[in-house]
Amino acid sequence: MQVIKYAFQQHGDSRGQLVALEEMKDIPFTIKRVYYMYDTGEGVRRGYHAHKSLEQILICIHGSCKIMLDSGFEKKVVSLEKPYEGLYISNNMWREMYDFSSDAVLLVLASELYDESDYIRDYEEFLKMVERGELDTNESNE
Ligand code: T46
Repeated sequence: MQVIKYAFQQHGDSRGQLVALEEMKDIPFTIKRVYYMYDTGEGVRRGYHAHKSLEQILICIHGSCKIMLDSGFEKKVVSLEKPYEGLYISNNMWREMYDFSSDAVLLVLASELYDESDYIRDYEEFLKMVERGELDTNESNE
């Protein structure tokens, strides 16, 4: 299982840093939606789902958090703590986000509009879909 973490170009000068992200260039898909989470309570763990087709890039633009990725075969934990780092998550990964610092702002760039029917929220169902080969990756990077 490959974890794809981007280090975006930082345009730094004496005034500070700036990161610019363009679709199909810095981001491997067309960005149809942006959302972010903040004020995440201590000890909160969220996510607990995979997607049928959604691709996303997660950027912790302030503070820090951890992401647990589960392919159904293997699990990996990724720390996000730099505003110029982005974690690519393909559709077929079960994800859980946790260990948010109190000042964490987690920004997400998504390849599709919000669609509840794209969510797989039952872990046993997720494992069955992986086993049956129904959740092939649609990774833009491939
Ligand atoms: C994912 C992880 C990383 C909307 O109305 N529009 C949206 O675009 C989103 C993302 C959410 N919502 C509503 C649906 C829920 O009532 O906001 C509420 C919280 O969403 P959810 O419980 O799905 O949040 P997380 O943190 O469990 O998951 C989110 C994304 O939903 C998911 O796609 O991969 O972040």
